[in-house]
Amino acid sequence: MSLSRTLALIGAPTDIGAGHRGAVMGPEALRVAGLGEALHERGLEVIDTGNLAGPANPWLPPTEGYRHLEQVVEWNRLVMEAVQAELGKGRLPVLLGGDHCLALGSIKAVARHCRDTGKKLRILWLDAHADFNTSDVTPSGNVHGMPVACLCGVGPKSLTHLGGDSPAIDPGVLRQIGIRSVDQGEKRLVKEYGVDIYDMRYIDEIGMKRVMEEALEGIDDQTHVHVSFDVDFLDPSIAPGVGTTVPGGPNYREAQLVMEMIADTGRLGSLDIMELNPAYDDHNRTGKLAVDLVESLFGKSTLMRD
Ligand code: EXY
Ligand code: MN
Ligand code: MN
Ligand code: MN
Repeated sequence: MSLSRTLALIGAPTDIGAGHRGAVMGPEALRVAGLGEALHERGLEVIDTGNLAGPANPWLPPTEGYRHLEQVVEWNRLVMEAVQAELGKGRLPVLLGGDHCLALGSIKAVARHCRDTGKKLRILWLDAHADFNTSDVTPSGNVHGMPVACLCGVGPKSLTHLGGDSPAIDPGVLRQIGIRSVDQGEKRLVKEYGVDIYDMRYIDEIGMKRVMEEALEGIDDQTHVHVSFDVDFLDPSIAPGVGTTVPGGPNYREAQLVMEMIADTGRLGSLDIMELNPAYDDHNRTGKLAVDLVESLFGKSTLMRD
């Protein structure tokens, strides 16, 4: 059975889990860059469900290792319910972030969908960061540095048990690609939980093609592939519009290859596009690049292969 080709765009305009202001403008910047139109031109039906309306960002310092935990939980609940509703209608949800803490709600919904439909889940986490911090080891208290830990059951109960599941995912379903910034305590945790990390050194050594072959290994027609695309995955020289740039990321061709190889599996079932921050961008250059890459993720290819 092929996965749904009706896409539902879900805007989540907030920077509630971030340390820099501006990801709140991400969903609109993706729309302005023509995301809906570009996907429609690919022959996909695209329904823009508009924006979720969660609590405002109070911009407070961390309390007990978390900034804005209460508001983070509320935003994630809204995202989880919206993603769940779209999956229930047979649509492919595309979450427009917003900061990356919201991937928790998105993936909680996807994991439940996989359980209910007997699908195998594979999560491709494209990011400069491992996002596996906890309140004990976080250098910032920003929850966008913690969603993967929470998904694996490490974090506050209000997040790890969001929707009643505990924990949502087995770390074995994760493949993290492009990683080049992992905090000291976070390193210990990703090792302990056995997260499969394809960091930049490994990509340099064996090349992106082989990395993707390894990351996609085992995907079959019973697999639901979820892509969580943190735009800071990309090298800042091509993608300046994020709050947490880290030098030494994938270049344009490498990023295209990642998207094309995922598209080739034919198993993409849900997507997050996160951390786009127009306040740091140059005439929406990063927004346009994200749209370009997402087109490839949905099968846009060169003339030779179309
Ligand atoms: N590891 C750092 C922290 O936890 O504060 C930075 C996290 C940035 C997270 C970005 C969005 O992926
Ligand atoms: Mn991230
Ligand atoms: Mn990141
Ligand atoms: Mn599905």
